[in-house]
Amino acid sequence: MDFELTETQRLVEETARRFASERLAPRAAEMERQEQIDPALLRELGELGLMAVNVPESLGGAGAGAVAYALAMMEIARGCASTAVTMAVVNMVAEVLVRFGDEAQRARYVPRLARGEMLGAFALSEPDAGSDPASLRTVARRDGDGWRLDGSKQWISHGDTAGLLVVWARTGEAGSRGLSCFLVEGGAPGLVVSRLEDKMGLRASHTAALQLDGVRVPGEAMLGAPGDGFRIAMTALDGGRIGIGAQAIGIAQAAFEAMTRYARERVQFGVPIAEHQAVQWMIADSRVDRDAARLLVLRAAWLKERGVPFTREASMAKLVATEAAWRIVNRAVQVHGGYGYIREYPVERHLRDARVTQIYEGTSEIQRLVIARSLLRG
Ligand code: COS
Repeated sequence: MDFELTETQRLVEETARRFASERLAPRAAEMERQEQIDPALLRELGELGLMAVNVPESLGGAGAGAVAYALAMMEIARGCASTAVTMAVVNMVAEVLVRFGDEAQRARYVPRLARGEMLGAFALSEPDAGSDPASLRTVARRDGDGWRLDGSKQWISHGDTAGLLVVWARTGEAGSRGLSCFLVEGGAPGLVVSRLEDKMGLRASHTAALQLDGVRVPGEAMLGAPGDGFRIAMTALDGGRIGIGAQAIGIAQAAFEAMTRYARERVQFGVPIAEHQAVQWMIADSRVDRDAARLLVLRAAWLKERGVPFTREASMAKLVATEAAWRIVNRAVQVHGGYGYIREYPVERHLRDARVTQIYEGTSEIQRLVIARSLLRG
């Protein structure tokens, strides 16, 4: 048992912390108003190695491992939650390619994703297939030596600006065994952005609905073999859930810092409200929540790094971290009173940004289902 970070992990965390404090946090509110992350910041993330933290250096990644990735994600989300979700998806796509791509697919895309030159998107969900991706209806039909994709996708983070989309489509039987996975380049003929969602939070990050009308891809655009799609998606989501747990902790940390700062400054009944026990309890409970969540997230990342199964632990981490984050941001708003309900103070944004972490990459209910099934199996 060792709770010490390695030198590499500390360095990655410190790099992300500095970037988040100096470059992201000062601009997070403005980028939310503009509904746009400054593309220059995304390139800088790439230059710092944060778009492919757990990707081998030979492919342009930082080669720093899954724990370092979780630590970096917490820091980036503390600075700007919208930027963090972009970083999460790009890292997930890069890792999927490393794990399931052939040599040509890796060489073509991973270095560019790692450098922040290209964003990757994860196009699994559909209007009628969210928690149940095995029911998705996008189809891929043989077309000469390639494939033709038709269908619609929903909730695709930066689906409008991604240079590479990992797209799931049905190539065979109904259910999870009939799905395959394809690499589709942004701007492919027939790939249409049908809508950008008007969201509660993460407003600087675009969420697209996409239409695929006869999108043609070559045979070598398939990731893995026909029928591998569901397993690829589930493997990617296992890792992705660690990332979203870490994102939730980062958002909660920003809210926690705002709450403690405000509690020391705000005077009521003649004393800073931090001296009132009701406020102290909220601060104490929030720190306990944060540390418990952080330990579960780091445990899941540590298991992943060791190459042992971590599906259940990733779901536990995401469940606890995102529910904890919601309690923390809610307390932060409460401590701010009326000032917590207006845009002038950041906790209002943190509350809106945190909410989706309990929904995307598997709802809290899906995490409980994964945990329970793994405990009851066999
Ligand atoms: N890793 C690898 N393989 C996995 C897996 C995992 N974590 N989870 C399931 N599989 C495999 C199973 O072993 C099974 O394989 P076989 O067909 O060889 O037996 C197959 O996938 C089907 O598994 P299962 O029957 O458990 O699938 P279900 O349709 O019941 O779905 C859940 C399982 C609910 C876990 C899955 O649908 C899920 O995660 N849903 C949420 C999706 C989600 O997070 N969406 C948000 C996307 S945001 S980008």
